[in-house]
Amino acid sequence: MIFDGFVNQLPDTDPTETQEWLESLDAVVDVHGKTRARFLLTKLLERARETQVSFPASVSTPYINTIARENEPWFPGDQYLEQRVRAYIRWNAAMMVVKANKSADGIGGHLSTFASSAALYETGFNHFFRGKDDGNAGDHIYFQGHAAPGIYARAFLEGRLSEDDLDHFRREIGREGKGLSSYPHPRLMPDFWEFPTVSMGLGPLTALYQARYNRYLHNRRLDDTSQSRVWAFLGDGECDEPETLGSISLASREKLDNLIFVVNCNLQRLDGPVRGNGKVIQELEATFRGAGWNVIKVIWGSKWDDLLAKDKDGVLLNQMNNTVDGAFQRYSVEDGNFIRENFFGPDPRLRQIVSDLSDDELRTLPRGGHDYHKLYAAYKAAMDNLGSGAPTVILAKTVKGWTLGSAVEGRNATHQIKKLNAEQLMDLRDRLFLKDELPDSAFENGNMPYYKPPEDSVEYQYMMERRRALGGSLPKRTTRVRRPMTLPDETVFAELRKGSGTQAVSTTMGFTRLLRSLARDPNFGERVVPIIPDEARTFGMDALFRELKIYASQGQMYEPVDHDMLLSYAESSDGQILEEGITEAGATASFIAAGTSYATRGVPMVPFYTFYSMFGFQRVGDLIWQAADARTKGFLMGATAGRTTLLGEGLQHQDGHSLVLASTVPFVQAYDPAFAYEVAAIVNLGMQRMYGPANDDVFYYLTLYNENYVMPATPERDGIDAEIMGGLYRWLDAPEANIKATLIFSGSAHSAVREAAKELLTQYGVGCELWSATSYKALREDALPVERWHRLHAASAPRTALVTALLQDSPGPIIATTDFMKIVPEQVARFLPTKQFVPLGTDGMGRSDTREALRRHFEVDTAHVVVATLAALAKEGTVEQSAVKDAMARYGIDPEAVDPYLQ
Ligand SMILES: Cc1ncc(C[n+]2csc(CCOP(=O)(O)OP(=O)(O)O)c2C)c(N)n1
Ligand SMILES: [Mg+2]
Repeated sequence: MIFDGFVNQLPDTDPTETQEWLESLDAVVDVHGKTRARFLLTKLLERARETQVSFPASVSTPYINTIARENEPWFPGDQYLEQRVRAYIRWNAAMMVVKANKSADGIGGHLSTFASSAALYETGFNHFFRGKDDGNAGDHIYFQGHAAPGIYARAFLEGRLSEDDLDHFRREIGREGKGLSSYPHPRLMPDFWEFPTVSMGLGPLTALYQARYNRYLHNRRLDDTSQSRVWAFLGDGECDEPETLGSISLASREKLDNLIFVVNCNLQRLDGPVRGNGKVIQELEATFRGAGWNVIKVIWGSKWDDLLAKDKDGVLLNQMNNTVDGAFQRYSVEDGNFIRENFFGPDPRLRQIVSDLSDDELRTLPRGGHDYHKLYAAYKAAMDNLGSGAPTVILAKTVKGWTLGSAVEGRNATHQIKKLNAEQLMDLRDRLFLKDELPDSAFENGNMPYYKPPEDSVEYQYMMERRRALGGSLPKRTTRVRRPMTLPDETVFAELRKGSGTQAVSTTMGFTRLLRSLARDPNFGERVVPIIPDEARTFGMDALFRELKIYASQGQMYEPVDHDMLLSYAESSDGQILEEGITEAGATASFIAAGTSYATRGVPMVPFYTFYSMFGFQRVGDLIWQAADARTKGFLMGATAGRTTLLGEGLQHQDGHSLVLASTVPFVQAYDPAFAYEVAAIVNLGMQRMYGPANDDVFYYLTLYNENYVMPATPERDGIDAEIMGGLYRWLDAPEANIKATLIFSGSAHSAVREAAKELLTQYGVGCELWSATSYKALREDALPVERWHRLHAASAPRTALVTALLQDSPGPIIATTDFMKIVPEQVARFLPTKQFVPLGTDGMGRSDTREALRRHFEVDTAHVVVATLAALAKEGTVEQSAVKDAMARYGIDPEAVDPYLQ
């Protein structure tokens, strides 16, 4: 114990008194044993806390409920009616999965997750979850992905879904795509689900940052979020994910007492026990308490209270503490006699406690997570916790597959069971006491009935009244705007459009200036949410600290070390910048919270999340996928982009593939701008597309480079911004020459390409047309539907893809150079069948050196562009092979050099 270490270093002001206390403790251990000693020590600690002797909290407590029976509040509901409604929901949830698999073998679905968590949800629906029908934003509820059938089943009872809808669980093709999605997916059911959760760990992480974002909005006086709680339901197995637990200390640091995690501790995950040899509830308690959370354990149902009351010797408590989860799981599948012999068996005092219980009563002693009195008490305590500053986690012990019968309940395979045979279904019906509602005749001819109570039944009335009182049905996604946003004035973009004159600047610097101008816009500025992990100085964005201030819920309680500098580190409780520290996952979660604010809060906000481009799609790709599912809007800014532009940082930093990864995510608009005015055009038109009348649920990814060069002004022609958005535009016409070629650049590759064009003209008489490809992804996504059109409408009038229209008549071969992998420009090669298309890119792992050396190494420098162009022209017969040889000699290119991809 660490105590030993430090206590000997503290001053002992009265050694005699100390000795007396120690001897008393020794005596207790000798005479009454360790259990008694532990009890006394705990009592002392309790007294110490009462008398405000501040003492570090211990991280774990005995394996019993946190809330004692005598401290439970009055349960205000009608337990009989709630139980009936819950039985209906349980039935329909199971039926929809079984039916789905009957009609389409292997379609999947989960019976046992919701079966274990029905009471966790229903306690919330009947008493706590706030809806939005009153015009407010209500609570934000993150449902455990695999519990989706139960949530659909309730929506069915409430009349929000029909039998036909339930019959289309996991059948989303047909019926105009109006099936029920397997899991919570706003992209697929935009009026229903709000938060995607099924990728384990991302639900709790994004919920935590949503709670933090609510505080941010509130502190910035953009929205009153004080009435909204964030509830996140998660599995105990899900807690293995680093994303689940990795940010929990932020919640207590930020005093997020608006956040409630409910962990469904059924002790099982997919393959078997979560902690067979240990106790997951105890482990999680220690982790969360250590991180400063309010932990409420709901382990035992009410019937256990009587047993604990009889436990004068502490033997039951001892047995509870010493039984591992693997054994508890076994008890959940065995009969009463086995439990009597094994759990209560070894100690006669223990056996005596349950002597008046039958085997059947022993078998059905419920766990706390199935006991709505206990759950109500826990949820109420979590609600009352508001003001304490601590987030709450409720650890509810349940049985996986509860009520589904002995073949399913608690079995290791339970997670994967999707079918129940006729006998098991009848068994379930009887166990749920649904014989009157579902008589045998309802099952005739293989019929598989759902059950919906009539609208004049007391059950229906009760259920609906509860939801009415709490603000209406949930989940419900709305995009009702509660606080409209005005887009920025066009003048904001003027600075970038006019170029940098003679000054050499980077696109990153250009963007930082734009961000500042956007934030200064008197009408729009407050809607900007700049997000950065611990990298602002790398991007030169520290200049914004002083002006926009870093959001810090407690303000700034110290004078910063650089207080006397113009650009000091400035924190404020109404700061605008989310400086997230070193967590790309957390920063992306903030991006999602701010970028879905238009829906979750009805307050559109525009996040600009700027990060090391290498640590974006590659590091948190699944979160970005989730952002697309959640219909996030906003801008991801991949700074320090390019495999050769970020010099010196080497293999783990130099990004040449984020644009490849971006191309895999639908709805991401990926751009690789070369010049500041391109950045301005993309941000301007991007905002109009997302937040203007089109209201498109997309988000943007822009690369930003840190290479300084003179930024040209926007070409003066109508519609240039739209051309930039289209993904490709002619940047410079070819000079007069007999031989011509087409050179395309993107991003920082422009300098080598422009230089090469000059060399080609002066040394070899080749005139080059220059194009800027701002988005190969956009070009490909424009061309694919055209290709599809032709496939499906062979006889109809032909259509032409934008990239084909733009380039098919351009002169000579096309050489497309990028600081990313060759596969990026290759995205369009197929749509230029009449052209010779040569991509030059940076395939291979990065390494540290100067830009010049790296560009030579990856064969994307001026020399290689020249040689590639001449080689392509030679292939077409317009120049001699000797010109290629000449160029290689002129620029010192070794044709036998090792391919950089292989090094
Ligand atoms: C990131 C990720 N990895 C794996 C899975 C597959 N998976 C789905 S459910 C599950 C087990 C869940 O166990 P638990 O969290 O305890 O939930 P329970 O169903 O027991 O409530 C796994 C591994 C997933 N959905 N997401
Ligand atoms: Mg589990």
